[in-house]
Amino acid sequence: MRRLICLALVFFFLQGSIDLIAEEEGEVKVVTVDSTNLRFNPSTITLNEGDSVRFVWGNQALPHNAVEENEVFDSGEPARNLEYEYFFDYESAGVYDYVCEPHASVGMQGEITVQDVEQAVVEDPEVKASTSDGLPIISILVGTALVFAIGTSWYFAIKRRNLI
Ligand SMILES: [Cu+2]
Repeated sequence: MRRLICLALVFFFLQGSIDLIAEEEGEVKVVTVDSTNLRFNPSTITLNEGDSVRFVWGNQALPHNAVEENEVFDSGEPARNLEYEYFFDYESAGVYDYVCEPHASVGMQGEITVQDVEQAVVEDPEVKASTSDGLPIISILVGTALVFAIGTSWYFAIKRRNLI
């Protein structure tokens, strides 16, 4: 009996970690530099938790970077060609202000708002199966069977003692 409960617990934890692996991929929003060479484009964006921002530019006349004011992200040294991506995870809701360091004094800055979302765990077993080789379906089936077995044996154990 105790062994069954342990097994059930193991399977619940297993399912939890598989859910994390199967996490849906978020959107990627691109920020580049506009034709004035001194502004991000767009300079304000709104994302959901689980999305990413990608700073991309090439062959710029001036080198730029993107540094968040609290160092949440930092694309590194200013560069004429850049491709830098930052992922906002599921605990990241908030407002992020960033600047291009060499041009912060002339107003090259931007703001990213990350909206809180309910953790977007994929609940559809078919989707899960396609993203991680059917393992979740097995763990759900086994988990459900174990819960059913434990429930049934509890029910009969209690019934045997005439508690119901
Ligand atoms: Cu700049």
